[in-house]
Amino acid sequence: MDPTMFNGLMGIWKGFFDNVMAEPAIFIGCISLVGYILLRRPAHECFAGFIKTTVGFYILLVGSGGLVNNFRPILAGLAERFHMKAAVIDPYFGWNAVTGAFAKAGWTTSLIMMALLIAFLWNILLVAFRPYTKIRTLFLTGHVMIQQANTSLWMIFIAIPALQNNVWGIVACGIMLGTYWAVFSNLTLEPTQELTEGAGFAVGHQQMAAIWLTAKLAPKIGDRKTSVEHLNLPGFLKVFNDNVVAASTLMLIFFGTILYILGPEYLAARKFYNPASGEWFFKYVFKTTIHFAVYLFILQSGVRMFVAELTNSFQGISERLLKGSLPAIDCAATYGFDKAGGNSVLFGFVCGAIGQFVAIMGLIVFQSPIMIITGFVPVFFDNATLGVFANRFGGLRALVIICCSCGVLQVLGGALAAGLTGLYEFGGYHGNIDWDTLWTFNAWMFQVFGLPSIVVLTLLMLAIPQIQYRRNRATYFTHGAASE
Ligand code: ASC
Repeated sequence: MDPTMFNGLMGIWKGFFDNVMAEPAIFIGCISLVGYILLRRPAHECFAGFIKTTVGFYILLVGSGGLVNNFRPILAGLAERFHMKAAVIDPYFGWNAVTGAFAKAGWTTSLIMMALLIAFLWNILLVAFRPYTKIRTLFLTGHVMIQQANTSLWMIFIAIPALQNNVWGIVACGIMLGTYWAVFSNLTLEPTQELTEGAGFAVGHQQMAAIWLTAKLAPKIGDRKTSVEHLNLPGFLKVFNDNVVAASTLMLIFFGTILYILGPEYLAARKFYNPASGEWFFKYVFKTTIHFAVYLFILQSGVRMFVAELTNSFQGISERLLKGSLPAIDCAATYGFDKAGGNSVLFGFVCGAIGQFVAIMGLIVFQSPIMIITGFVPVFFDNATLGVFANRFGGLRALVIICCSCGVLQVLGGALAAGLTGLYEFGGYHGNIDWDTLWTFNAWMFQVFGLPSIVVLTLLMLAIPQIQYRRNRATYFTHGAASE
């Protein structure tokens, strides 16, 4: 292709990506709009659907953004306060690290956007050919797609010289990543449908393999009859059945302790706390920590609004455009379906954090050459999500065991991956559970076996939906699919 035309096309794609796809509220809103148009709804209904989806998603983002922006600096501050050299396991820190690593290697990060485009188109193709591929879900979580494209392209470039910084590396990454999106979001469909009683979506996020495993293991570990909502709390503890009370109290203890460890001087120096205004330190701690409950509440109301619109309108897409497909969306969409009214979200997070802290202690005690600092996004969103699924399929016992183990694995797997990929040097690693386990393994395979490992891993992934289909031919394609 003529280079000016190629650059022009890439410019259009980049503009579309930056303004629409990487802006999840608008992207998901447009998908709703297209869905309603395909359903031939009157124009005012299409408009209303677009607005409610977009506004609902922005409400969710106010909630999740509030959580991330308020609580991430607190966790990340721990390393700084104690002068530790450590990698923060969080996808935003990981993204930063890859950007730094690309700059040092002299590679342009627009290659990442090309890999992402190929991965997305490949996912669409896999759904379009679903009678053969058995793939039913389209991964739509734009900001997560870019984080994952960053990490996976880096993993491939550094492992396989023949694929380094060239078009074949981009294609290989696109196919491998697109297959992961398609196959693993497809794996979350059955558990998500059961959790939401057929809301009509799957999870397209950073812990898809872990969700599938949780749904399999939880019934063996625990009993769904003793789930969080059935906890028979004695006397005054009954107030904790209320998610707002439970979240505020637990976070006052949890983040309150960390804030006291950081101390007023450190927090004042970082401009989080302003003693000159006469604010008591305790009041600052109280106000900051109970905002956890505030943002969680906001997040859940946003979820309810956009999920209702998106799943209705997506029928248009699955009837006319991509037959029988379902959207795979942000894990936070499941929080509105927590039977324990948000308490599984909370307990999952606390158990995951305990697991992470224990594992970090282990790294310190055994003088690991690589130190890890908890990042907020994985410790909260992965464990909260697994908490909701574990509670649904195996009750409180499953929740505690699965989320504590997940916390431990996030730290140990994250340390391994941060070392293996060299991203440790750049201060961060992706850190979500699938990227601490499955993708740590993938990165190792790329380094040991080179190009053939990409072919083999892709084929192995593609075999998974075939096995799923063979086990459940009768209802496989009707499981929540709007058409048929
Ligand atoms: C992520 C990520 C976020 C959050 C958000 C949760 O992995 O990058 O911003 O989780 O998607 O709703």
